[in-house]
Amino acid sequence: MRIGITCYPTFGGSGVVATELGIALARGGDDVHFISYQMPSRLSVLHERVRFHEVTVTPYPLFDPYPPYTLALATKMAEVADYEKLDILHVHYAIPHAISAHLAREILSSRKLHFVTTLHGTDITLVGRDPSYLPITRFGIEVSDGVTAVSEWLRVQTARNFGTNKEIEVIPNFVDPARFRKHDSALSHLFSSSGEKLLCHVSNFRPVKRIMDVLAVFERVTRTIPSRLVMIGDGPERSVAEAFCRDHGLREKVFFLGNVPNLEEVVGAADVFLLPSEAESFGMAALEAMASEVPVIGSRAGGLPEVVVEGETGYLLPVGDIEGMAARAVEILSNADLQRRLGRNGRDLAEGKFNVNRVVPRYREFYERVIG
Ligand code: GMT
Repeated sequence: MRIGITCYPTFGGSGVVATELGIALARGGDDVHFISYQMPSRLSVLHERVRFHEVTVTPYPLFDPYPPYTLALATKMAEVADYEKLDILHVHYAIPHAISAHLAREILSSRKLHFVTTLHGTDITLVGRDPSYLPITRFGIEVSDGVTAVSEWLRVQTARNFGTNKEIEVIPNFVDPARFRKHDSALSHLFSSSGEKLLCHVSNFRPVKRIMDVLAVFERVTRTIPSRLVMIGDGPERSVAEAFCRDHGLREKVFFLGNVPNLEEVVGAADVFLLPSEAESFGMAALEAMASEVPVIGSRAGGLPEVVVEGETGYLLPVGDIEGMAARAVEILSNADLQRRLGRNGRDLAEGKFNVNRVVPRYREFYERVIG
Protein backbone atom coordinates (compact mmCIF):
# COMPACT_ATOMS: atom_id res chain seq x y z
CA MET A 1 0.00 0.00 0.00
CA ARG A 2 1.16 3.59 -0.58
CA ILE A 3 0.38 5.61 2.51
CA GLY A 4 0.76 9.34 3.22
CA ILE A 5 1.12 10.41 6.85
CA THR A 6 0.78 13.95 8.16
CA CYS A 7 1.53 14.87 11.76
CA TYR A 8 3.09 17.54 13.92
CA PRO A 9 6.78 16.74 13.67
CA THR A 10 7.65 17.83 17.21
CA PHE A 11 8.08 15.71 20.33
CA GLY A 12 4.35 15.58 21.16
CA GLY A 13 2.62 12.25 21.54
CA SER A 14 0.66 12.43 18.30
CA GLY A 15 3.84 12.98 16.28
CA VAL A 16 5.53 10.10 18.08
CA VAL A 17 2.64 7.71 17.37
CA ALA A 18 2.41 8.81 13.72
CA THR A 19 6.13 8.36 13.18
CA GLU A 20 6.33 4.96 14.86
CA LEU A 21 3.29 3.86 12.86
CA GLY A 22 4.90 4.95 9.59
CA ILE A 23 8.14 3.16 10.41
CA ALA A 24 6.29 -0.04 11.36
CA LEU A 25 4.19 0.07 8.16
CA ALA A 26 7.34 0.54 6.07
CA ARG A 27 8.99 -2.42 7.81
CA GLY A 28 5.92 -4.44 6.89
CA GLY A 29 6.37 -3.58 3.20
CA ASP A 30 4.23 -0.46 2.68
CA ASP A 31 5.56 2.72 1.06
CA VAL A 32 5.21 5.57 3.52
CA HIS A 33 5.35 9.29 2.70
CA PHE A 34 5.54 11.73 5.62
CA ILE A 35 4.21 15.18 4.75
CA SER A 36 4.91 17.95 7.27
CA TYR A 37 6.79 21.23 7.73
CA GLN A 38 9.74 19.46 9.30
CA MET A 39 11.21 15.98 9.55
CA PRO A 40 9.39 14.24 12.46
CA SER A 41 11.66 14.17 15.50
CA ARG A 42 11.46 10.39 15.91
CA LEU A 43 12.15 9.70 12.25
CA SER A 44 15.76 8.89 13.01
CA VAL A 45 15.99 5.68 11.00
CA LEU A 46 16.59 5.63 7.29
CA HIS A 47 14.33 3.16 5.55
CA GLU A 48 14.11 2.46 1.85
CA ARG A 49 10.32 2.65 1.98
CA VAL A 50 10.11 5.92 3.92
CA ARG A 51 10.13 9.34 2.25
CA PHE A 52 9.77 12.78 3.74
CA HIS A 53 8.08 15.67 1.89
CA GLU A 54 8.62 19.10 3.40
CA VAL A 55 5.84 21.67 3.30
CA THR A 56 7.17 25.16 2.75
CA VAL A 57 4.97 28.19 3.08
CA THR A 58 6.05 30.72 0.49
CA PRO A 59 6.33 34.12 2.19
CA TYR A 60 4.44 37.08 0.83
CA PRO A 61 4.04 40.50 2.51
CA LEU A 62 0.24 40.24 2.50
CA PHE A 63 0.44 36.93 4.38
CA ASP A 64 2.14 38.54 7.38
CA PRO A 65 1.72 37.64 10.17
CA TYR A 66 -0.31 34.53 9.30
CA PRO A 67 1.24 32.51 6.48
CA PRO A 68 -1.38 29.96 5.28
CA TYR A 69 0.19 26.66 6.37
CA THR A 70 -3.11 24.79 6.03
CA LEU A 71 -3.26 25.69 2.32
CA ALA A 72 0.40 24.95 1.64
CA LEU A 73 -0.09 21.57 3.35
CA ALA A 74 -3.20 20.82 1.27
CA THR A 75 -1.29 21.64 -1.91
CA LYS A 76 1.62 19.40 -0.91
CA MET A 77 -0.75 16.57 0.07
CA ALA A 78 -2.45 16.75 -3.35
CA GLU A 79 0.90 16.86 -5.14
CA VAL A 80 2.33 13.87 -3.24
CA ALA A 81 -0.91 11.89 -3.51
CA ASP A 82 -0.98 12.41 -7.27
CA TYR A 83 2.71 11.89 -7.99
CA GLU A 84 3.24 8.97 -5.59
CA LYS A 85 -0.18 7.42 -6.35
CA LEU A 86 -1.13 7.29 -2.66
CA ASP A 87 -3.83 4.78 -1.73
CA ILE A 88 -4.62 6.59 1.48
CA LEU A 89 -3.65 9.61 3.52
CA HIS A 90 -3.58 9.29 7.32
CA VAL A 91 -3.58 12.53 9.30
CA HIS A 92 -2.81 12.73 13.00
CA TYR A 93 -4.38 15.47 15.13
CA ALA A 94 -7.57 16.88 13.65
CA ILE A 95 -6.63 20.52 13.26
CA PRO A 96 -5.68 21.66 10.72
CA HIS A 97 -4.63 18.35 9.17
CA ALA A 98 -8.11 16.96 8.47
CA ILE A 99 -9.07 20.24 6.78
CA SER A 100 -5.96 20.21 4.58
CA ALA A 101 -6.65 16.57 3.65
CA HIS A 102 -10.23 17.46 2.73
CA LEU A 103 -8.97 20.28 0.49
CA ALA A 104 -6.40 17.97 -1.10
CA ARG A 105 -9.16 15.49 -1.90
CA GLU A 106 -11.19 18.28 -3.48
CA ILE A 107 -8.18 19.44 -5.54
CA LEU A 108 -7.78 15.89 -6.84
CA SER A 109 -11.43 15.46 -7.73
CA SER A 110 -10.59 13.29 -10.72
CA ARG A 111 -8.55 10.92 -8.57
CA LYS A 112 -10.27 9.75 -5.41
CA LEU A 113 -8.07 10.28 -2.36
CA HIS A 114 -9.27 8.62 0.85
CA PHE A 115 -8.18 10.01 4.15
CA VAL A 116 -8.28 8.83 7.73
CA THR A 117 -8.05 11.10 10.77
CA THR A 118 -6.70 9.93 14.12
CA LEU A 119 -7.83 11.94 17.13
CA HIS A 120 -5.17 12.15 19.81
CA GLY A 121 -6.43 14.22 22.70
CA THR A 122 -5.96 17.95 22.97
CA ASP A 123 -7.31 18.33 19.42
CA ILE A 124 -10.63 17.22 20.95
CA THR A 125 -10.46 18.09 24.63
CA LEU A 126 -8.75 21.49 24.49
CA VAL A 127 -8.11 23.16 21.14
CA GLY A 128 -11.06 21.65 19.29
CA ARG A 129 -13.46 22.64 22.07
CA ASP A 130 -12.50 26.29 21.83
CA PRO A 131 -15.45 28.03 20.15
CA SER A 132 -13.12 29.49 17.53
CA TYR A 133 -12.16 25.98 16.37
CA LEU A 134 -15.12 23.78 17.31
CA PRO A 135 -17.15 24.02 14.06
CA ILE A 136 -14.11 23.45 11.84
CA THR A 137 -12.94 20.51 13.99
CA ARG A 138 -16.38 18.91 13.78
CA PHE A 139 -16.36 19.48 10.03
CA GLY A 140 -12.90 17.87 9.73
CA ILE A 141 -14.13 14.80 11.62
CA GLU A 142 -17.29 14.47 9.56
CA VAL A 143 -15.65 14.77 6.15
CA SER A 144 -12.97 12.20 6.99
CA ASP A 145 -13.43 8.84 5.27
CA GLY A 146 -12.53 7.13 8.53
CA VAL A 147 -11.85 8.33 12.06
CA THR A 148 -9.95 6.62 14.85
CA ALA A 149 -9.39 7.61 18.48
CA VAL A 150 -6.59 6.41 20.72
CA SER A 151 -8.89 5.45 23.61
CA GLU A 152 -12.50 4.63 24.33
CA TRP A 153 -12.61 7.66 26.62
CA LEU A 154 -11.59 9.93 23.74
CA ARG A 155 -14.19 8.34 21.47
CA VAL A 156 -16.93 9.14 23.97
CA GLN A 157 -15.60 12.70 24.51
CA THR A 158 -15.59 13.33 20.77
CA ALA A 159 -19.19 12.26 20.32
CA ARG A 160 -20.20 14.33 23.34
CA ASN A 161 -18.18 17.51 22.65
CA PHE A 162 -18.99 17.70 18.97
CA GLY A 163 -22.44 16.17 18.93
CA THR A 164 -21.37 13.97 16.03
CA ASN A 165 -22.67 10.54 15.11
CA LYS A 166 -19.59 9.82 13.02
CA GLU A 167 -18.42 6.27 13.59
CA ILE A 168 -15.11 6.28 15.44
CA GLU A 169 -12.88 3.23 15.69
CA VAL A 170 -10.79 2.92 18.84
CA ILE A 171 -7.24 1.82 18.07
CA PRO A 172 -4.97 2.20 21.09
CA ASN A 173 -1.43 3.51 20.95
CA PHE A 174 1.35 0.96 20.88
CA VAL A 175 4.96 0.42 21.84
CA ASP A 176 7.91 -1.51 20.49
CA PRO A 177 8.89 -3.79 23.40
CA ALA A 178 12.26 -4.44 21.79
CA ARG A 179 13.11 -0.77 22.10
CA PHE A 180 11.46 0.07 25.40
CA ARG A 181 12.67 -2.48 27.93
CA LYS A 182 14.38 -2.59 31.27
CA HIS A 183 17.83 -0.99 31.19
CA ASP A 184 20.13 -1.65 34.12
CA SER A 185 22.18 0.87 32.27
CA ALA A 186 25.13 2.91 33.39
CA LEU A 187 22.88 5.86 32.68
CA SER A 188 21.08 5.46 35.99
CA HIS A 189 24.43 6.01 37.74
CA LEU A 190 24.83 9.29 35.92
CA PHE A 191 21.84 10.55 37.84
CA SER A 192 21.77 8.58 41.08
CA SER A 193 24.43 7.02 43.26
CA SER A 194 24.12 3.51 44.64
CA GLY A 195 21.35 3.10 47.15
CA GLU A 196 19.35 5.93 45.62
CA LYS A 197 16.12 5.40 43.71
CA LEU A 198 15.38 7.03 40.39
CA LEU A 199 12.03 8.60 39.52
CA CYS A 200 11.21 9.77 36.02
CA HIS A 201 8.77 12.00 34.14
CA VAL A 202 8.43 12.56 30.39
CA SER A 203 6.20 15.18 28.79
CA ASN A 204 5.98 18.41 26.81
CA PHE A 205 5.82 20.42 30.08
CA ARG A 206 2.49 22.00 29.23
CA PRO A 207 0.12 23.07 32.05
CA VAL A 208 -2.04 19.98 31.43
CA LYS A 209 0.88 17.78 32.58
CA ARG A 210 0.99 19.38 36.06
CA ILE A 211 4.76 19.12 36.30
CA MET A 212 4.76 21.09 39.56
CA ASP A 213 2.88 18.08 41.01
CA VAL A 214 5.72 15.87 39.79
CA LEU A 215 8.17 17.98 41.81
CA ALA A 216 5.88 18.12 44.85
CA VAL A 217 5.48 14.32 44.85
CA PHE A 218 9.22 13.86 44.45
CA GLU A 219 9.99 16.32 47.26
CA ARG A 220 7.79 14.26 49.61
CA VAL A 221 9.38 10.99 48.49
CA THR A 222 12.90 12.31 49.25
CA ARG A 223 11.86 12.86 52.86
CA THR A 224 11.91 9.08 53.41
CA ILE A 225 13.65 7.53 50.41
CA PRO A 226 17.03 8.77 49.10
CA SER A 227 16.20 9.43 45.47
CA ARG A 228 16.67 11.53 42.35
CA LEU A 229 14.33 12.65 39.59
CA VAL A 230 14.90 12.94 35.86
CA MET A 231 12.61 15.23 33.90
CA ILE A 232 12.65 14.49 30.16
CA GLY A 233 11.14 16.86 27.61
CA ASP A 234 10.73 20.57 27.28
CA GLY A 235 7.99 23.15 27.15
CA PRO A 236 6.47 26.28 28.64
CA GLU A 237 6.57 25.21 32.31
CA ARG A 238 10.20 24.17 32.38
CA SER A 239 11.64 27.49 33.57
CA VAL A 240 9.18 27.73 36.47
CA ALA A 241 9.95 24.15 37.46
CA GLU A 242 13.70 24.72 37.35
CA ALA A 243 13.32 27.88 39.43
CA PHE A 244 11.27 25.89 41.98
CA CYS A 245 14.07 23.32 42.25
CA ARG A 246 16.68 26.08 42.75
CA ASP A 247 14.56 27.73 45.46
CA HIS A 248 13.71 24.53 47.32
CA GLY A 249 17.11 22.88 47.55
CA LEU A 250 16.27 20.29 44.88
CA ARG A 251 18.83 21.41 42.35
CA GLU A 252 21.25 18.56 43.03
CA LYS A 253 18.47 15.98 42.93
CA VAL A 254 16.40 16.90 39.88
CA PHE A 255 17.83 16.69 36.37
CA PHE A 256 16.14 18.43 33.45
CA LEU A 257 17.43 16.61 30.39
CA GLY A 258 15.41 18.29 27.63
CA ASN A 259 14.28 16.30 24.60
CA VAL A 260 16.87 13.52 24.70
CA PRO A 261 16.92 11.19 21.67
CA ASN A 262 17.62 7.98 23.62
CA LEU A 263 14.95 8.44 26.25
CA GLU A 264 14.26 4.70 26.38
CA GLU A 265 17.60 4.18 28.14
CA VAL A 266 16.74 6.70 30.85
CA VAL A 267 13.12 5.58 31.27
CA GLY A 268 14.25 1.96 31.36
CA ALA A 269 16.64 2.69 34.22
CA ALA A 270 13.98 4.30 36.43
CA ASP A 271 12.24 2.80 39.48
CA VAL A 272 8.98 4.73 39.27
CA PHE A 273 7.36 6.84 36.54
CA LEU A 274 5.19 9.86 37.44
CA LEU A 275 2.36 11.15 35.22
CA PRO A 276 0.00 13.33 37.33
CA SER A 277 -1.69 15.01 34.32
CA GLU A 278 -4.87 17.02 34.52
CA ALA A 279 -6.12 15.10 31.48
CA GLU A 280 -4.60 12.43 29.28
CA SER A 281 -6.43 10.82 26.41
CA PHE A 282 -4.05 7.87 26.46
CA GLY A 283 -0.67 8.53 28.10
CA MET A 284 1.94 7.30 25.65
CA ALA A 285 4.76 8.03 28.11
CA ALA A 286 3.08 5.78 30.69
CA LEU A 287 2.93 2.93 28.18
CA GLU A 288 6.62 3.34 27.34
CA ALA A 289 7.41 3.22 31.06
CA MET A 290 5.32 0.05 31.47
CA ALA A 291 7.16 -1.58 28.57
CA SER A 292 10.36 -0.74 30.46
CA GLU A 293 9.06 -2.55 33.58
CA VAL A 294 8.67 0.73 35.43
CA PRO A 295 5.57 1.07 37.66
CA VAL A 296 3.47 4.14 36.86
CA ILE A 297 1.89 6.52 39.34
CA GLY A 298 -0.54 8.86 37.65
CA SER A 299 -3.88 10.57 37.82
CA ARG A 300 -7.19 8.80 37.32
CA ALA A 301 -8.03 10.98 34.37
CA GLY A 302 -9.19 10.54 30.79
CA GLY A 303 -7.97 7.40 29.07
CA LEU A 304 -5.13 6.71 31.49
CA PRO A 305 -7.11 3.93 33.27
CA GLU A 306 -7.27 2.14 29.89
CA VAL A 307 -3.47 1.97 29.94
CA VAL A 308 -2.40 1.77 33.59
CA VAL A 309 -4.19 -1.03 35.42
CA GLU A 310 -4.83 0.02 39.00
CA GLY A 311 -2.86 -2.10 41.44
CA GLU A 312 -1.48 -4.23 38.60
CA THR A 313 0.89 -1.97 36.64
CA GLY A 314 0.85 1.06 38.92
CA TYR A 315 -1.52 3.29 40.85
CA LEU A 316 -3.91 6.03 39.75
CA LEU A 317 -5.07 8.75 42.12
CA PRO A 318 -7.34 11.77 41.85
CA VAL A 319 -5.84 14.72 39.96
CA GLY A 320 -3.79 16.82 42.39
CA ASP A 321 -3.58 14.16 45.14
CA ILE A 322 0.09 14.79 45.80
CA GLU A 323 0.10 13.10 49.23
CA GLY A 324 -1.55 9.98 47.82
CA MET A 325 0.86 9.76 44.90
CA ALA A 326 3.87 10.27 47.17
CA ALA A 327 2.61 7.56 49.55
CA ARG A 328 2.22 5.10 46.66
CA ALA A 329 5.68 5.96 45.36
CA VAL A 330 7.22 5.33 48.80
CA GLU A 331 5.30 2.04 49.02
CA ILE A 332 6.72 0.85 45.70
CA LEU A 333 10.25 2.12 46.30
CA SER A 334 10.49 0.40 49.66
CA ASN A 335 9.18 -2.96 48.44
CA ALA A 336 11.33 -4.59 45.76
CA ASP A 337 8.85 -7.43 45.22
CA LEU A 338 5.99 -5.03 44.60
CA GLN A 339 8.10 -2.93 42.23
CA ARG A 340 9.08 -6.06 40.31
CA ARG A 341 5.52 -7.40 40.14
CA LEU A 342 4.04 -4.11 38.89
CA GLY A 343 6.88 -3.78 36.40
CA ARG A 344 6.43 -7.31 35.04
CA ASN A 345 2.67 -6.82 34.64
CA GLY A 346 3.27 -3.60 32.69
CA ARG A 347 5.74 -5.37 30.48
CA ASP A 348 3.24 -8.18 29.81
CA LEU A 349 0.66 -5.65 28.59
CA ALA A 350 3.25 -3.94 26.39
CA GLU A 351 4.25 -7.28 24.89
CA GLY A 352 0.62 -8.29 24.38
CA LYS A 353 -2.28 -5.88 24.02
CA PHE A 354 -0.16 -2.80 23.20
CA ASN A 355 2.52 -4.50 21.13
CA VAL A 356 3.38 -2.64 17.90
CA ASN A 357 3.04 -5.94 16.03
CA ARG A 358 -0.50 -6.38 17.26
CA VAL A 359 -1.79 -2.81 16.89
CA VAL A 360 -0.29 -1.67 13.57
CA PRO A 361 -2.10 -4.40 11.56
CA ARG A 362 -5.35 -2.94 12.92
CA TYR A 363 -4.55 0.37 11.22
CA ARG A 364 -3.80 -1.46 8.01
CA GLU A 365 -7.09 -3.34 8.16
CA PHE A 366 -8.83 -0.06 8.85
CA TYR A 367 -7.24 1.52 5.73
CA GLU A 368 -8.41 -1.41 3.63
CA ARG A 369 -11.94 -1.10 4.98
CA VAL A 370 -12.00 2.65 4.26
CA ILE A 371 -10.69 2.22 0.73
CA GLY A 372 -12.91 -0.76 0.09
O1 GMT B 1 -0.39 17.12 25.01
C1 GMT B 1 0.26 16.15 24.65
O2 GMT B 1 0.61 15.24 25.40
C2 GMT B 1 0.61 16.03 23.22
C3 GMT B 1 -0.51 15.36 22.54
C4 GMT B 1 -0.31 15.32 21.10
O3 GMT B 1 -1.29 15.10 20.44
O4 GMT B 1 0.78 15.53 20.56
O5 GMT B 1 -0.66 14.08 23.17
C5 GMT B 1 -1.91 13.46 23.07
O6 GMT B 1 -1.70 12.37 22.19
C6 GMT B 1 -0.88 11.31 22.69
C7 GMT B 1 -0.69 10.28 21.59
O7 GMT B 1 -1.90 9.72 21.21
C8 GMT B 1 -1.52 10.72 23.95
O8 GMT B 1 -0.71 9.66 24.44
C9 GMT B 1 -1.64 11.82 24.99
O9 GMT B 1 -2.34 11.27 26.10
C10 GMT B 1 -2.42 13.00 24.43
N1 GMT B 1 -2.32 14.11 25.40
C11 GMT B 1 -3.38 14.54 26.09
O10 GMT B 1 -4.48 14.07 25.99
C12 GMT B 1 -3.09 15.65 27.04
